[in-house]
Amino acid sequence: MFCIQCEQTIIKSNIKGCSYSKGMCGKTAEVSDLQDVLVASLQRVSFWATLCRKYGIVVRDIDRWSAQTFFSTLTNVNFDADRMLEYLEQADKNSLTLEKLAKEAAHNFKDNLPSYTYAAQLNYPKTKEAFLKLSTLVMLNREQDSVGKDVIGLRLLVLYGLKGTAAYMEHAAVLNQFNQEIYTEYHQIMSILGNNPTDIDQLFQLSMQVGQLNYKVMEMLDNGVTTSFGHPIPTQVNTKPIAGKCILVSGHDFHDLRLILEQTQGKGINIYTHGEMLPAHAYPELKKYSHLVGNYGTAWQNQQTEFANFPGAIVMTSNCLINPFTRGYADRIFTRSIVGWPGVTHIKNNDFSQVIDCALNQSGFSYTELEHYITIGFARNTLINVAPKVLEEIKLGNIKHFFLIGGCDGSKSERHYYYEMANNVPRNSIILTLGCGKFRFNMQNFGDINGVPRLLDIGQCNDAYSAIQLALTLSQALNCSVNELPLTLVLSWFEQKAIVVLLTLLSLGIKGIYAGPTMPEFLTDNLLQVLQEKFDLHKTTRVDKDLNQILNS
Ligand code: FS2
Ligand code: SF4
Repeated sequence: MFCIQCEQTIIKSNIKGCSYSKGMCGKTAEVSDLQDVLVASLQRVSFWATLCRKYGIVVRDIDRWSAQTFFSTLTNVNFDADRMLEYLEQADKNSLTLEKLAKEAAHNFKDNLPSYTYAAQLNYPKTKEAFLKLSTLVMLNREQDSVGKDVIGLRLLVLYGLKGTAAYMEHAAVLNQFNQEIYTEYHQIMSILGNNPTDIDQLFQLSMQVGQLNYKVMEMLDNGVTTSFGHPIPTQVNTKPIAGKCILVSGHDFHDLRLILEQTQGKGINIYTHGEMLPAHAYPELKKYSHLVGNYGTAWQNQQTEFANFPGAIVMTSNCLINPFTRGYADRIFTRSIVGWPGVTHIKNNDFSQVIDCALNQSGFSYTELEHYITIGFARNTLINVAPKVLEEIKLGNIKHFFLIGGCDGSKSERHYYYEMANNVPRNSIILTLGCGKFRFNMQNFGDINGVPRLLDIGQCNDAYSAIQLALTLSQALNCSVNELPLTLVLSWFEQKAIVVLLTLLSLGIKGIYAGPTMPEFLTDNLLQVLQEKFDLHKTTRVDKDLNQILNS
């Protein structure tokens, strides 16, 4: 086993990365090794998908399946070896389908086939034991001694970034958003990765390409979400329980939330959001359901306590899932889509009756707590509408600086930094936030600047797209570049969606970002130095020190 894709990866003396029998997240060596083979299998699929495209052949189902399946290998998504074996079987079938189509087309055009990539040449077996044996040939750090740590680090930057993109592509696909160009580029990059690239410049360019691709994907996702659910509007959300039966919905998938809201209508069950589902309350097509009563809990790393205390059914629609068996709620949590944990009921079709029955059989909340409201819903449209007022306050000198403090949350104590940062920025600054990192400070009241709230919750991690739109609007209005705006991004990373959001920002030329609480372990000192020199990327240090540098540079 070798996995180094998230912030909580195990670092022990000379060993970097989770490499024993289990990762810090609970992923077993068996699942990790099967996922390595699955990634190579997906690179094989992409090799054939890329060749098919040369002849105008596009198999949309396989395109969708590819990104969706890649999503299952992200941190805290799928821990189920049997599901990995199913995906491996499908990969073989899909690869053979595309291979046949590509070979027929090449034959018709009297073309020679290109050389197979490493991933396309491998002999893929059928049994679990044989897949595990094959994993030594596809382990991500296997060539470290020959190609060097910088090459491995850059390959991982591209691969992990592309995983984040694939996750957003699947979130968009759920909302019927497809763009052939995006899938074409995805397959091209996957296929290149499947040939073990060693050229540092090419790999660096690829990382920027992944960032730019992700910008288009976030735009497509934004379109899917706003077309399906309307534009978010500022909304007050109660964060305290109400007496009654209940279902808690976590993860990022609003489509699942809508299905649950539709199917629970009139059943006397209150629906709560958790973690990254909080922004749902601001969307007109979701907030119209009166039994969507509030948000319960905070970010993913607190779920074992929060889910154990929640007296109803729980649905995990996407990342981040952690072991549901240790605190006794495994029989009332359900997984969806690419999420999985062995022994946990998986809802395969769109019928949530098992979840509803489970909720009705639980006690529900016996009490109603005193309400506590937070305001959310400052995504693209609202931000752009509020921009003239913001500009006026900037011109009057009442707003001096913007801080985007957002990204992932996690369990490390160093993450207190983000709470401290939000609480120490000057009173004349606005805090924009997104992702699950906001739960460090979003229950507080930060007041306003002449009617402009000082804390603007933009939404989920992918709503970085909205933040970029606001920055572009302000820079146009102030006739300056985004880098000249009084705006500082203070980001927290944990998993691969955050990696790709960072790549997107860098590929757009945004400089001076502060990232933490640690830097990804797969980035070597050399690579970090390049990122620092090229993009003025800073690692977070101490709040007072960083603030001093931000405000006085
Ligand atoms: Fe938080 Fe986890 Fe959003 Fe990340 S719920 S760290 O996957 O995607 O942000
Ligand atoms: Fe380790 Fe993170 Fe990989 Fe889990 S996802 S095995 S914690 S690096």
